[in-house]
Amino acid sequence: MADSLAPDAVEPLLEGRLGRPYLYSDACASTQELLDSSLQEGAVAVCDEQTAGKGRLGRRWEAPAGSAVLCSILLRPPPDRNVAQLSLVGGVATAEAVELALGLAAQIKWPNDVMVNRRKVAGVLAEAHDGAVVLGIGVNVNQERGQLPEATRVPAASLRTIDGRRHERAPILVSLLARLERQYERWLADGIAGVYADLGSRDFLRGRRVAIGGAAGIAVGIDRDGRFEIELGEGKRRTVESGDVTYER
Ligand code: BT5
Repeated sequence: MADSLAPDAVEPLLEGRLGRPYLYSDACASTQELLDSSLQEGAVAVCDEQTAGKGRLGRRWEAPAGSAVLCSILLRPPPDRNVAQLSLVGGVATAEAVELALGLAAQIKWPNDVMVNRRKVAGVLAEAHDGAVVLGIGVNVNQERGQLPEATRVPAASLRTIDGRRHERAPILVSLLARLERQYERWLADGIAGVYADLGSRDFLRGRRVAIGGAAGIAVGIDRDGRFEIELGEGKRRTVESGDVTYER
């Protein structure tokens, strides 16, 4: 199967304003480093292989060459907006694109993981730079089981390990950008409320026993500001803005 993310495979499929310009290279350190804030909103960088792919909090994102969708999108939200919410906006768009490719439901594990069958198939990273936000998204597409990182906090999967099929990456990237554009427009207009119908219904942690930053309890879930709420017991609740949630499987 032809499976390329080069401009000639992707650009003819683009419909909206994300992906213009479309900056592609075979290999790079991280697509997050390819977008400088002089570029226009909607610029997208894609690589087939990253030699220093970034996760959150200094962690690494690993994917063999040619196996994944690895992209970064430059956004310019108004300065007064809470840009941490953009990882949820990116998560909703990614979950929708994964669902379209797989025909299976995808969930969002707050704040930035996209889950199918209780495994992480994609991760989102929002970084603010000089008034712009670079939103990085990695989707595991054609990795085989042995090509996924082991011993991760959240077990990993690819679309291929889930349904046993190879997937062409260009249509996944294109639908991801189209969905991101739509969800981003909703977020610009109405904040998290604008995406909540698609977000709250995909809340992976809701109702699970969880721990974050010294607090443990039952997840109430993602609130209307995109924060994460925990029921600590005895009617007490705590809301957190950021961090890593551990959960009982
Ligand atoms: C994320 O971080 O999930 C954000 C990942 C964002 C990656 C994209 S790829 C395009 C763009 N360019 C970049 O350089 N980055 C973005 P976090 O929640 O911190 O998850 C990282 C952790 O997930 C690692 O410490 C590993 O345990 C695990 N991990 C690494 N690679 C993985 C993979 N391919 N699939 C699932 N888990 C992975």
